[in-house]
Amino acid sequence: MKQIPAQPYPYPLPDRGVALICIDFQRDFVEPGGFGESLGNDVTPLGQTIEPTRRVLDAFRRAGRPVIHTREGHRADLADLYDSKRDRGNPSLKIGEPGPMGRLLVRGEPGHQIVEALAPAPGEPVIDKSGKDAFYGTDLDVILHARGITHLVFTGVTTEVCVQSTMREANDRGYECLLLADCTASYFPDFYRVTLEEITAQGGIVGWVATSGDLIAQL
Ligand code: C5J
Repeated sequence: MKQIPAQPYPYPLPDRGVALICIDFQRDFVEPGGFGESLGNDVTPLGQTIEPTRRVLDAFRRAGRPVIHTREGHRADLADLYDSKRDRGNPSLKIGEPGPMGRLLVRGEPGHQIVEALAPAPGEPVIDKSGKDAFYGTDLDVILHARGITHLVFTGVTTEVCVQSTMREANDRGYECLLLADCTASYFPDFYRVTLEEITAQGGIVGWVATSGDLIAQL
């Protein structure tokens, strides 16, 4: 068992049973001209996570450790889209309507794809989800159990939405969760900061936070 320097105290990294989870690194959230930017957000902080995450991804692949990707999006017929999600906030562009990178948050559209630098390798599971939490309505938990995974290393966007929802649910399901601070970002710097504080507060009530460099050094 190795120890990764982390908040609120070192993260115990076993030799087996650790998976890297890459949450929603989709063009629509990360790239200029996508869904995120069309909502008025500055995507710059999200783009800054790609290079450190690529290094972590390479390290997991080199070490032969499992990697799982997730994507947020809906069926082309929108049969899995709740009215509440479509209409919330009365957006000018709704999910399923044509946007700068195809139909917004629809599977198979250009904007729904994971950015090229972090594209899934053959054999790496991709979890398509209609919600924020990657366990909700998916087979993620079955895939993790089937591989004997007990420890999850989280990267992804956005910190306080899909990353936090998934990490909280994983924590409740008994996984030991580590979030890499430089491999996650929000459109809102304050939300990023406070989410990391919430996760590590009260002795790590949701899990641990570390940097990618400290993890890679031990992989
Ligand atoms: C959002 C996500 N922010 N992947 N999705 O709607 O965090």
